[in-house]
Amino acid sequence: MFNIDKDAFKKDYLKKFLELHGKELEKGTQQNKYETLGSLVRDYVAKAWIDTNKRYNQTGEKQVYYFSMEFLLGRLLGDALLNLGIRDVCKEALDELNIDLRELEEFEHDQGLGNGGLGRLAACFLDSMASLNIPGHGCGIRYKYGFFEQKIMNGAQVEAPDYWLKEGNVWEMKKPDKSEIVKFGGDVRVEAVNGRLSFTHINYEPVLAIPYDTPVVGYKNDVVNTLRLWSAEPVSNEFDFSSFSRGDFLKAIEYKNSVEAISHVLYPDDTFYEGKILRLKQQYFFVSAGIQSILRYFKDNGHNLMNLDDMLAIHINDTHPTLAIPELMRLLMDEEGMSWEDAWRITTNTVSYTNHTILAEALEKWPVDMFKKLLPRIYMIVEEINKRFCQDLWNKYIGQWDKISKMSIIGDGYVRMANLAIVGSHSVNGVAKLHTEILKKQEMKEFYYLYPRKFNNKTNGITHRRWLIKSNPELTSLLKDTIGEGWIKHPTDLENFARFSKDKLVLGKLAEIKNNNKKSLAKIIYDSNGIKVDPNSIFDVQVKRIHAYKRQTLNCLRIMDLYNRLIDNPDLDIVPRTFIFAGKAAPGYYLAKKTIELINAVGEKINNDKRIKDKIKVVYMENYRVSQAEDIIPATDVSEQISTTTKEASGTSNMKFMMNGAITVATLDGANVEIRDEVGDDNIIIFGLTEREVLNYYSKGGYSAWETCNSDSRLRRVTQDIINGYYSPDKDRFKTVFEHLLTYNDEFFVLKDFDSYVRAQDRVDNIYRDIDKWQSMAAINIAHSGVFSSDRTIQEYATGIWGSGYLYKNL
Ligand code: 26Q
Repeated sequence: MFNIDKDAFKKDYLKKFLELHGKELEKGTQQNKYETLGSLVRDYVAKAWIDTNKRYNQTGEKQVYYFSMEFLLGRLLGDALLNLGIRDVCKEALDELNIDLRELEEFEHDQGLGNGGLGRLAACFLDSMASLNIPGHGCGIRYKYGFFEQKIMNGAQVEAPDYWLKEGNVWEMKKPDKSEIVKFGGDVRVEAVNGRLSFTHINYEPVLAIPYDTPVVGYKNDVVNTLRLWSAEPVSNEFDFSSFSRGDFLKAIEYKNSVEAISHVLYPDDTFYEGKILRLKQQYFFVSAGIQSILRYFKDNGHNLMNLDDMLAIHINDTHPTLAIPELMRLLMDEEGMSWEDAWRITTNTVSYTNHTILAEALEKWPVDMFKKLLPRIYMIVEEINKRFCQDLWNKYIGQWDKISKMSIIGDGYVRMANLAIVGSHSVNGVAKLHTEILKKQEMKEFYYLYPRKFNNKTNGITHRRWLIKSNPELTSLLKDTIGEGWIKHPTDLENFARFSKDKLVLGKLAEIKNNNKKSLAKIIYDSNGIKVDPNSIFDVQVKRIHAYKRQTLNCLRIMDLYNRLIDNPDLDIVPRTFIFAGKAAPGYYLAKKTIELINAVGEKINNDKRIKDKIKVVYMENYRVSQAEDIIPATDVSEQISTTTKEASGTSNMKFMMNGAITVATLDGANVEIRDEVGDDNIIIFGLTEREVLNYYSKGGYSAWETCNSDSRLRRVTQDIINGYYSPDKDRFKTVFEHLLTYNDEFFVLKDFDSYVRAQDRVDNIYRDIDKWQSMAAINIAHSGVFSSDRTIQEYATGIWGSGYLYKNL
């Protein structure tokens, strides 16, 4: 394992500083000091990185490639230090140089190349693969601009570009010698050569794909895997301005711009799927570059392509990288001369697919015309896959045309990516038990009947290294003091902490730690929002993307109702609460943006109303991101997981919160169901419609939002307050929110679940009064959070899907 002592570290640091900046340390800026530390750590990592790759070459271990449009890594410095096992040494050494390690860590700009859950999951998986000694690498896009930065101005979201590379990125290594060419557009020339059809792509537009590699450091095990992100650049000789006539010059600029656009910016997810050609280009760009480079490396090492499926696995994170399937087919057939049958067997054995959503409106589909024009050869292959697939269906389901046309990969003028992903892979998994059941019983039932063995569940997880050890050092110390350190390698050992759930001393410590974390967060809130919040109040938190189905509106309505109760009775006996929100809305998602405005308007009024004597406060923290989540989650008492049952595939913040001792208020949706199963009904607060009730309403109707509203005076009042000027002089400002609830019959049952939610919150108030009881629940939650480590999830992927890794070999 990597090792260094304090003095050697100090020496290395000073040497590096001089080398990079050529001045005295005292004259260095924070940027200089951060950069020095980053480069030094990268040097330390380099040797293990090389050794890991060498070892993979020699052993021929099965390599996993995790393809994802998003990797939401956040900051890397603290994680790298922790996993190298030198964080303490580094801190001591820097202390002696009068440098505050925390400040340097906080100086780092988040690497925010993801929207939310799906991108963060990919990042947690990388960390777990490296830490479990599984040869697993990420493949994605090096967006020049990450997910936009959010500012809250006059209570509304304003977007600014996230130019995360502005100050450089110490973690990446540009590898121009490992570039690939990706071809777009053009035509396909088909000829018969030696009795076999040959396909030549002509008149295409070439794009140079340049990889940037980032090391992924395993936890104290000398393993360093690779995250490879591709950047699009013009092919150099196409871009020789000086030799071009004026007409060609403009063309050359057009070409340059259109190429660079590919890796320019990450698309925000707004659940309403829209087929943008640039997005399709992005998908093919990184998939093609990634697979070409994998095959090149594979062949360079002298392996036989007929053994490809034994030696590597390709995983696709949602349908976004589904083109991996036809692209692998293309390379195996057109470039390597394999037969369709062999290529198909190898491709399907190699590729596996995770589904992350059941929202039908979010399913990816591409207009055939657009697809064909941009990717002519790939389209031919997809057509052939579909032809053969439909042939099978005709033989199996004689005369059942409706079923066949529903399952077809191409239909209604679109290429349906989920269908392609299911047909072209050997494994389809959902991300929580309930979600997988819904896929099997409803959304994908035809496919499930056809391929029952392909479908499986892999409940999501989170890396406890970042989300507990790094973000909550005090809780980590308490755990070490009480149950030792075994849980760090074996997170389910956290169960031993349950023994302390009645130990007053330990519960007191838990309360104290929570309080300290709340004080830190209170300071952050004061610095950013200018709002004074009381660390002794309940910190009640909902942080996640803003979506109608996640129901921030439900949370907001009950705050409005509580406010009304306080106005009507200023002596109302409640435990003071601070409601904390954070999250971004997709720029084109009007309702979500209006929801943010409503929350801010409600906050503005409540926070300035002297009558309620500071009993409640509402805070909207701007620009939610990984590093901010690391500040908020350890300071949370109540975790709001209140999506409409059946709609949230899994959720992962729910796991982060419980691991940090928050109590969950939840619907039985996504992984909340499994959290409930782990901690028991007494240690979680469940409310709302059941799965069956929701599915019934959706299939049979019978829900009237108006009736629900009219029969409840609290609801009548709060919904009216949305549009009567109570929260804004502009009565129309939140009309959309009102209409979604009442005019359009409340698609997500906000009003229906209101009463049950309010009662759940009253229980919270009651339980919190007995702080030992509360902390005892917190202890049980922490103790049972171990199964939600992504280490468990990754072990399941490795043994159940990829057939890879140490554990697999020793089965
Ligand atoms: C698609 C087309 C065009 C533009 C954007 C997109 C797009 C981008 C991102 C569609 C979806 C996403 C992200 C989805 C996502 O984060 N889903 C979440 O995945 C988590 C990890 O499995 C789950 O825990 C959440 O329940 C699920 O909502």
